[in-house]
Amino acid sequence: MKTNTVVTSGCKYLDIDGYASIIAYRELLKRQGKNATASSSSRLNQSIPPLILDLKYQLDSVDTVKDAKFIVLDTSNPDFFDKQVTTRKLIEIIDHHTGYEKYWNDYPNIKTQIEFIGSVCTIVYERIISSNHTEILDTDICKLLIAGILDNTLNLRSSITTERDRNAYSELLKIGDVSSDFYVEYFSACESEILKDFTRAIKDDIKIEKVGALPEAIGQMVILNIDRFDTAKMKQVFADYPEWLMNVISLEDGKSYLYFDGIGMRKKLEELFNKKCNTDSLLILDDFLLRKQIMKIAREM
Ligand SMILES: [Mn+2]
Repeated sequence: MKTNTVVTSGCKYLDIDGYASIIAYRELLKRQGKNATASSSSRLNQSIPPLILDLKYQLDSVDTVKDAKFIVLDTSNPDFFDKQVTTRKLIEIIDHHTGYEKYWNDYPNIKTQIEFIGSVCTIVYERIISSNHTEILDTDICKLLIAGILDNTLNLRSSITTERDRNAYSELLKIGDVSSDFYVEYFSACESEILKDFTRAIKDDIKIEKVGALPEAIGQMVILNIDRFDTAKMKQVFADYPEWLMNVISLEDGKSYLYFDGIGMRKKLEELFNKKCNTDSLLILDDFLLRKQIMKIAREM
């Protein structure tokens, strides 16, 4: 019997980059003759709408297979691995969050590729190309990988987007015969999911980490148009936090809307971004920033 290889991702929530990349990597391993499955014990978030779930490729169920080996994608922080994973049985990590490259140097038996790039889906696309298995790239696999790239790079407009992401995206459109309007369809589908349960969508993406002058609780939401954002519901969610910040990325106008509360937060944000606040509870940035970029700015101040 061949050993089973389980491809998985992080704990808590699974986003489209993790979802798409583990499924596509499973397909590649299968073509290479491995007995591979892709599964996750985490809840899927709003970046995986029915449009994606209804494609012909899906996750496998979480089975406890004896002697399984694990591959983790889209996270390299061992505290955030899917709960199925044990380091002893880990054989490979592919990620685009930096910080743990050195840590894994002490584990020479675990293959790692950790690079600061827009999306893990880009790396999986490159693996498929370099191993000459382009036949895997049918329309549905292409749509999965494209959605992962679109989400994690904010429609290729975030400054973390690399040439490699752009190249993977345009090649996948061609190979999969996917319309260049697919991004509208995808982001609209995500927005519908968010609007179905707005409160939950905010709660599902709050990061609790104290960095520099920023409040400990920072939420993030990506929507097509800021007019759909419900500030009253946001205030309810954050009612229990003494200080908070909400980064709303509005794709249509390309801006980050930073809603906040807490004494002195206005001044801190004005210093951090060198820009006057629009009101006592809102700072609009001319460009959109991801939460990880905002935290990086605060850390380096
Ligand atoms: Mn990712």
